[in-house]
Amino acid sequence: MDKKTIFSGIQPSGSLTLGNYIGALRNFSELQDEYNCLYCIVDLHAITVAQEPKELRKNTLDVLALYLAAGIDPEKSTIFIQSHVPQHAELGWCLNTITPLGQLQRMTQFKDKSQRTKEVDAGLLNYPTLMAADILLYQADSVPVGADQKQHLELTRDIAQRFNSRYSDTFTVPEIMTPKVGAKIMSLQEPQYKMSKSSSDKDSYILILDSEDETRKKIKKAVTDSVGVVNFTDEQPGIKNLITIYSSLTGKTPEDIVKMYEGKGYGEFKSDVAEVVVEGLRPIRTKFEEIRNDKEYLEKVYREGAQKASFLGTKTLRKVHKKMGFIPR
Ligand code: ATP
Ligand code: LTN
Repeated sequence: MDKKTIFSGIQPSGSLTLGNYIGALRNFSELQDEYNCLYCIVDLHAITVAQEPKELRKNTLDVLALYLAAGIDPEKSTIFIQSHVPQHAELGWCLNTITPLGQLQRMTQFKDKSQRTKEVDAGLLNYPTLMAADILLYQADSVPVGADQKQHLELTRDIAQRFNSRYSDTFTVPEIMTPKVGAKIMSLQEPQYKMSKSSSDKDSYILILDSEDETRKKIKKAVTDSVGVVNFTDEQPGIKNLITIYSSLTGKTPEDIVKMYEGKGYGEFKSDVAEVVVEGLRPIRTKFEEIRNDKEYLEKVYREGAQKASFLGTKTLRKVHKKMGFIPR
């Protein structure tokens, strides 16, 4: 039987966080043998929020190097940059024409992000249809993402079903794949919000590429509570988040961790969490340093990736054009 297809993407909208790593990136390499995987750097999505062109170029290559450092193997998976495959934007346009405006306005990410900017551009509203295009273009069966992407995945499924019923069966309706532990890592400063690389508070996130000292400092500064007991409960969201981080990087269950820290203070717990994070990120940090400066290799990977992706994308887009009534070229 043919392998099933996986598609996922990460925005080069900043440097990647521990949340990106635990919720998405570190799960990518494990899927390579069982699935036919496509991993994309979604630069067209990143520009829905203002980007400095120089920074965007740097961040795009950083994400590519992090993909490789995380163990994604270009011999097994297709790694590419979204803007190199124009079929994403073309399909996104077509899908916009069958997506109700109200549905896009109800997306929580749109509501959150538009509240934070003075002028809301149309790209931010249409972000989810482009994401649907990314996934549907390759007939992906599953999409490994963090829990914050659930609503976007549901919209993608809706769009696929709508297209299929209007124009006859065309798209695979994809499933979401979220990690059991760590699907939503929270901010270290405001644990009611997710850890986000676009936050203005640097202490709220740990970057994969932060130094070991910085990592330790940020965890020491993480907001806790006045209870003073290590518990895994919603009443102690800061501690709960640190337990989740600990658990997802060690495989120990939250219950085990709570037991380990019975009768111990937050100070000791936090320094252990810091060591777990430092150790957990060390291999990817080290590999990143080796890969990032090899420009020729990076170029080879994204060129070949775009070629493979473009071949597959063209196939689906041709089908879509035909069904919608466009004259073939
Ligand atoms: P931004 O913060 O700039 O809006 P983001 O980090 O939320 O961006 P992406 O870079 O596109 O968005 O996210 C890449 C992947 O990381 C997605 O699968 C997303 O669900 C996951 N992810 C992002 N933040 C977290 C988090 N705090 N916990 C778990 N997974 C996360
Ligand atoms: N919206 C996603 C990034 C993204 C994506 C995708 C994820 C864009 N296109 C396709 C999976 C599949 C996010 O995590 N913010």
